[in-house]
Amino acid sequence: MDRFSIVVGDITGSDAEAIVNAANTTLLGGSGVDGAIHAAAGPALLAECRTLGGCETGRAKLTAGYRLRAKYVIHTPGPIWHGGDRGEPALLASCYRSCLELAEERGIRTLDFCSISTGVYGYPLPLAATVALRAIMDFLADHPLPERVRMVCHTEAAAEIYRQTWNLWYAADKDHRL
Ligand code: AR6
Repeated sequence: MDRFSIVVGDITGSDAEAIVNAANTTLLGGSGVDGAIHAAAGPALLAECRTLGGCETGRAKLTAGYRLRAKYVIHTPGPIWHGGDRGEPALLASCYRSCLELAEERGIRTLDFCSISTGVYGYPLPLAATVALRAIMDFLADHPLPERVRMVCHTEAAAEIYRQTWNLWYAADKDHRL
């Protein structure tokens, strides 16, 4: 799948047309990647977020990117991990799908995801990677847009978990491993 890749980096410096923010339901900022995106985008991002009236877990809303290189930010509140029996996998899959649908609707060609819910919200990374990759790959199989999607991991260790998960489920043979 040449439309998808896993990279290590800081999503605030992304050159994609849109980046995904692991937000909370208020959309009014927080710590982790949310704090970093707001700090890099500047106060106009928070001002626009205030007009949105929050967002349900598993859904997504789009704003401009302001001082970011990315033209848009797609904000999605992921589920808080409670052990896995409170609908967390379906909600996490819905976050990825909602972001991809919104990107497609807006004609966005390049989209960078961060690893939603796997920081403050405590979703175990190997489980989250399986859900994330399945949601992304299923969407790309049926939709021409976005043309390019990346998972931007903050650490090499996280990227390795995503790569191993991708290789397990999607590499038909060793020549296709990430
Ligand atoms: N670039 C890419 N990934 C990053 C960056 C970065 N600059 N910084 C952190 N990560 P988290 P959540 C990774 O906690 O678990 C906020 O307060 C990080 O290593 O940012 O969805 C919100 O307002 C982790 O793998 O988001 C919510 O209240 C991933 O991003 C709450 O945290 C997500 O970690 C959301 O928690």
